[in-house]
Amino acid sequence: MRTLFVFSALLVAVCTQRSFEGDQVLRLTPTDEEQVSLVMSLEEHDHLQLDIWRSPVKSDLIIDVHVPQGSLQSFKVFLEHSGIQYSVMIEDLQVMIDDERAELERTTMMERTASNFNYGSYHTLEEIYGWMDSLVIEYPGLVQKQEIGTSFEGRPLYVLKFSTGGTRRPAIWIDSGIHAREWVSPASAIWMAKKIAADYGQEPSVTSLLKKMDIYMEIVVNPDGYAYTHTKNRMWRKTRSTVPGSKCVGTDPNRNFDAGFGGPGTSNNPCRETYHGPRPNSESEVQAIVSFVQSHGNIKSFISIHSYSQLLMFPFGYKCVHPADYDELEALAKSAVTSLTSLYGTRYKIGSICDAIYQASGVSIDWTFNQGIKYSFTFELRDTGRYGFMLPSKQILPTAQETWLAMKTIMEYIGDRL
Ligand code: BHK
Ligand code: ZN
Repeated sequence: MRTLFVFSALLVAVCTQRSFEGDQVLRLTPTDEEQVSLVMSLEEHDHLQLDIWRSPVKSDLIIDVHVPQGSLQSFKVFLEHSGIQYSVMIEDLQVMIDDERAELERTTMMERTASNFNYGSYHTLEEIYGWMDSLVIEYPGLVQKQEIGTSFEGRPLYVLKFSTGGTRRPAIWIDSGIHAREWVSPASAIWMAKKIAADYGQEPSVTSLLKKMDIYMEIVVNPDGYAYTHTKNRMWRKTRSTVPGSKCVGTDPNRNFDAGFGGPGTSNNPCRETYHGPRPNSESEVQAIVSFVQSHGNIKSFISIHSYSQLLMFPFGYKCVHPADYDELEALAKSAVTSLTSLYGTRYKIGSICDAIYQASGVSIDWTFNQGIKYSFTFELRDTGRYGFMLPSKQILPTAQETWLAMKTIMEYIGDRL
């Protein structure tokens, strides 16, 4: 009876999942800006359903684009006619999703029997929320869970607080999972949270940091989107909010902050992946962060984790002007990625958002920087496009470990200046 239930639940899950069978991810290497804008203009052709995984940046004219099976032929003909070179990065996206699912189910089964948490695999939202409670129970004097708001679909928004006491100590904020499909972001943050808890009282640098400051981690900023990537559409990026008058769902929460809202690098079309939303802070997930940061009042550093591209960036994104603190932020970012690279040789680029990638408005770290949080950074974790958002779970631990070194460099720098 139970097996029958599990089986039919599985069947329902499989049947309602959006299929990406025959879809490919292509890497385009346009030779000039003209070819770039030719490709980008195709994004506006709704029938092609192109999904840009990685936009071209000034220093690297590479475009990774997920092309649905139905558009592949005409898109490839277009590329050949326009003389735009491309290679196939992912032959069949669904094959990769199936492999990932099979592994997810295998590891989940193991956890059920061993009642431990596998830091080297991806997890559902329920598993992550369950793990948060177990971390709080395991480290009662250090870790607390706070609810800072509710998602559009009514899920609680949780922050883990790492604190050894004091009142309103200077604090570091780390968030992950703002974009739903960037799975390695929350996966790495989970490992780092456990690392912080386990290292306190054992490792001198974490111990002395936590004597001076608190750490807040919002592991899944966008739980509705994250749940949706598990149940319906692995490639979902945005929130799941609806706006009256549009059939399209979701706002890009990293375009919804009140810093150059609606400016370059955003879309006012609710059907696009970079839709900025009807107004600043329209997303309850964004409003929760804004209220938290404002009411806390003593956040010294705000670090937001995305994937992919291997970048460490700082303000500004909404304008191509260097902040007054540019030299200091650049030097700190350089030293952070030097530590990161020391572990496995993974290479990162650094720079302001505008210099490193492109103009993007309404992003979280520009808003926090303008609130006076000088050390506002954003990571784009592994890889550089071989797997993109489908980063194999084998890479979670090395990604988390190397990122932790960069994170610690930033935290120690701030700790030394308190
Ligand atoms: C991250 C933080 C601030 C500004 C831009 C970015 C890049 C990020 C985005 O919001 O477009 C890219 C991304 O999620 C997918 O890698
Ligand atoms: Zn992102």
